[in-house]
Amino acid sequence: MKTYLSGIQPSGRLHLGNYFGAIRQHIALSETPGEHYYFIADYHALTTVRDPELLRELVRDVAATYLALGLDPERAVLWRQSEVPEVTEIAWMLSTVCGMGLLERAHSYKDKLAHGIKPNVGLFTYPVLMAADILAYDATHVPVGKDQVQHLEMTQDMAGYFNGQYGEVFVRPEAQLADNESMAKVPGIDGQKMSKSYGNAIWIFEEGKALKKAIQGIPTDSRAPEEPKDPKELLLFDFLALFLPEDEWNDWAARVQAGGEGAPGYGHLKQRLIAAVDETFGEARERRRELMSDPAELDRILARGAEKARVRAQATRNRALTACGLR
Ligand code: AQP
Repeated sequence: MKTYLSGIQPSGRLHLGNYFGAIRQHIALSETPGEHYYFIADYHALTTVRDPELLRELVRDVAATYLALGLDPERAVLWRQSEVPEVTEIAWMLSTVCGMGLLERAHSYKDKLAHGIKPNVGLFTYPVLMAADILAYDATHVPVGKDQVQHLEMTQDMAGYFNGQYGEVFVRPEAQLADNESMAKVPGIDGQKMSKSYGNAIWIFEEGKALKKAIQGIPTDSRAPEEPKDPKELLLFDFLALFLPEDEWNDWAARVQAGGEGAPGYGHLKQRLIAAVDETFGEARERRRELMSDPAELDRILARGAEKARVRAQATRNRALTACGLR
């Protein structure tokens, strides 16, 4: 049987990249046969979020986001990472077989440094904790965006080193990418990877004036609508590809490419994008508001999930302790 597992950090409000690259796929998969585990990576978020009240709020916000978008907590286990502390024990055991070079090669760490984010040891060792998160639950399939593939390969390496040394303790997982290339790495409004920490993200539940402002922020140029343009070079078309049916996207693209009188201006295309975002998330916005108004219920859902997840993680932790001689 397949065991799907993935996590998402409560390091800020979840954005379109998180939705199209991960959450949407998580929810769709949770309706297929197999076991489904989704956790809110609050230990990871601690590397960047320093305000305790904000962190509590963001954890509930991630839970409400998943539930509002359609995750059924009876079909998928949804929990707070830190309610299963065994993963930190597993992370320690993995860190003892993980070479420094492996972590030094991590693209995401290098990207964060390049964006001027001051690193701490937790940020550097993030792939080790991520490996423990995955291996603790014997996950076979890990649905992630393209940006996480290298971390998943590191998980495979760490499982391999540990098993090579101590015998078959950990199950080797596979990455499962979004089937559509444009969803696997959603750009931000600056054209780089959309990210909570890069200031280039559009929140999933943005609406009204704030949504309009965010979409106005997608850069365009001063060329007139009549001038033929290559839609593939326009960031706006990457955003439209996320929301529009293929036929409609092709139609707009052909008109922009042809130029002339029938070609839409950027303002027109942005209006269409706003309408498409409203159509996609309108109902979920309401559900999220309701869920956020009952934090105790959100906490109860997460605690029930943690209880189930912990049984699995304790078994793996015990296997690992025995294998390496700590029991
Ligand atoms: N731009 C993206 N395109 C496609 N998928 C993405 N994901 C994130 N950004 C994009 C996917 O979302 C899942 C959860 O990510 P995360 O929040 O745990 O960490 P992240 O990948 O580091 O996301 P951010 O927004 O970039 O967060 P910060 O800035 O806090 O590090 C993952 O499956 C990821 O692939």
